[in-house]
Amino acid sequence: MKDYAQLWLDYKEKRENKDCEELKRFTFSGADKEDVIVKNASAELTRGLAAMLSIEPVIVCADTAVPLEETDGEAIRDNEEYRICIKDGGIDIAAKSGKGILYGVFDVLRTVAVEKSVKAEYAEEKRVRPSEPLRMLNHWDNMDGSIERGYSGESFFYEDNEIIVDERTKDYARLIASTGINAVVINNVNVKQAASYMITDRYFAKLAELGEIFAGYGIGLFLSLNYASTIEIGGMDSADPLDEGVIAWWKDKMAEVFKKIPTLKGFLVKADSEGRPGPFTYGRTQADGANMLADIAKQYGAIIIWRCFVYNCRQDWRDRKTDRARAGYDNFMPMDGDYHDNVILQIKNGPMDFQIREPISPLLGGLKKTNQMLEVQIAQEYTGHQIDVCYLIPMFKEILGFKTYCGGSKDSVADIISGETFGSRYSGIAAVTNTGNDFNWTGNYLAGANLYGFGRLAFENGLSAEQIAEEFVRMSISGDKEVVDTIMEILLPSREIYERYTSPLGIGWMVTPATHYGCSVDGYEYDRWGTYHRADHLGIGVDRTDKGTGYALLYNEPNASMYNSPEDCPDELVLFFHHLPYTHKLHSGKTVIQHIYDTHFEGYEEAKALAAKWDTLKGRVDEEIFENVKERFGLQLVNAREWCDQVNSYFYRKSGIEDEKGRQIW
Ligand code: GCV
Repeated sequence: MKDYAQLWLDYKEKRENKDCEELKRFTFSGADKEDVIVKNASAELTRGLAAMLSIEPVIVCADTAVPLEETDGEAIRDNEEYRICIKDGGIDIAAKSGKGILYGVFDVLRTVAVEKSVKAEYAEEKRVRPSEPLRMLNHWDNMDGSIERGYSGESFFYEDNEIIVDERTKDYARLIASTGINAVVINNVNVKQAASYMITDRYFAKLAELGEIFAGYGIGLFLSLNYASTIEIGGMDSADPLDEGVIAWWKDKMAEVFKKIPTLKGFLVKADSEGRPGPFTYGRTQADGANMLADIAKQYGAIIIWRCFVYNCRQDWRDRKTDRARAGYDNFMPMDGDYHDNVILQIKNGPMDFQIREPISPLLGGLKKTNQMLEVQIAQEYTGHQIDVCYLIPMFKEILGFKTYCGGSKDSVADIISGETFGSRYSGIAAVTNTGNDFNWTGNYLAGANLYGFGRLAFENGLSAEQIAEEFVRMSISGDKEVVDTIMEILLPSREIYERYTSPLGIGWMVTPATHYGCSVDGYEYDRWGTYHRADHLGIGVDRTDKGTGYALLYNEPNASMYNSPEDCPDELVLFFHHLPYTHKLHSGKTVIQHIYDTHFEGYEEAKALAAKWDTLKGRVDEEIFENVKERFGLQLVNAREWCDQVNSYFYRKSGIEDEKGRQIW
């Protein structure tokens, strides 16, 4: 018995498909049986079918093909596409590479695990092509074993500045590959201390080992890079991207790194952000920095992923001209077209920082000549620390579906990051991950739905939040219909409930500074991070219209006009874009202040109802899972009560306006 959960690869015994003859014979068409990914796929199929149905399949590899060289996103997607059909009394999985075969195998195992009929599922050929070429997890793990914004124990990659490679590493690769993840960055974007030395002899051997394990599951290894490595580990006095000496140092360094870690696919860089070094120090642009590294990495077929989270984090609260929301756009838009073709800009979904509700970053739909990658966060930094239940897939569906009006019919965020809108060379989606070495990987067992769901959604954008939740529950908790329904009733509304008892109408923040858990309405108001609500006795919200910071106008029309007008702006974002009196009437017919009171009281009651639903599952789900989630619900209710009381009291005392319903406000 392992001391950690197998989550959706639990492979419990199943009844459906017991007599399915087709599951006894598989053909992998296009597979090279010597390919390690194909070997892993065979082993997984054998293991899963034995455990779930006591079937020992015969697996034959046929029509060996040579995978395409993955020189762009289209080639990656061609290699990863798979087709499954029933043929000659067996199951045929066809693909252009071992990766496609592996994804096909996981498709079959999922069908069995959720107890759908295999015969019906594959009666007609099923063809699946990944929506995004790069589907990546970003770990914010530090080499001392801590995890920045980690809520599920310590890192399973590092301990005391050493890299751990063990059985759990392999199980992790299996788990994430099964959802469709094909890339992983294993260290924090804030690259400090020992992590700066990842690109030195000290860590090459372990990294090579780790890279091999991931490669065996079709997962590309990436490292976060310290932009100032020339100074920190090179002993130089500059990191100027145009300096000949700096360029020469990187040439030697990359030659060494790619030789020692042959599976390495590239680097992620956080530069000029929150105290991290970058090209601005030398009067250079972000493009100068990214291109310098990319030009050198190119000969190794590698990619530079460059984050757009660049803003002035030392803003004076009296300064009403500077707007953190504008910063990404202002810093990166002017150089659209200048970034070289193995650079990808990684853009957070919103212009601020992973709040429970934000508009979409205007860079998505703004940039037209640049490779782009969307960054979301499944680590619940601002969304409940994996204590509060907050199923994020409905939010990600909204993000992907957002119509940017960047021209043409394929103008949603999903279209852009699939590479189709602008024919980008590379594109994709990354999530700051929520894993750690807790027994269940994600702290709250139900937060596993976000890990599972992110991968599934990245692979198949068309899946609904409901489908994904149902798969997660059936595979990882129970197939019992009532249990499945109950847990889905908990997961699906959980994001909106969390939003209701925390910060209202898109204003965000109001969290405890530094930790980002729990309420502190004014915690960030007079601080330097550019995250204001601007509440006074008359009103609340940030004026980001043409009369304010002008941020609303960064969108393409008609989004710009919609956001610029308090009448047309959707309620859920109205305080993000407008400073409004408490008496302003929303589309819902309520005033802003009444909305604040109502949603907070309701949100708390709804959280209580979720906890009560979970209680009905005692004895019907695994005891360890039951107790884990129950304990978290206990804490969630304390949190929700505090948010409700603090927000309502604060705005009651600021505005002096009574609650229409006369409820208890302190
Ligand atoms: C890794 C926020 C978080 C930081 C994080 C940063 C980022 O500011 O609070 O912990 O740093 O975002 O995305 O780089």
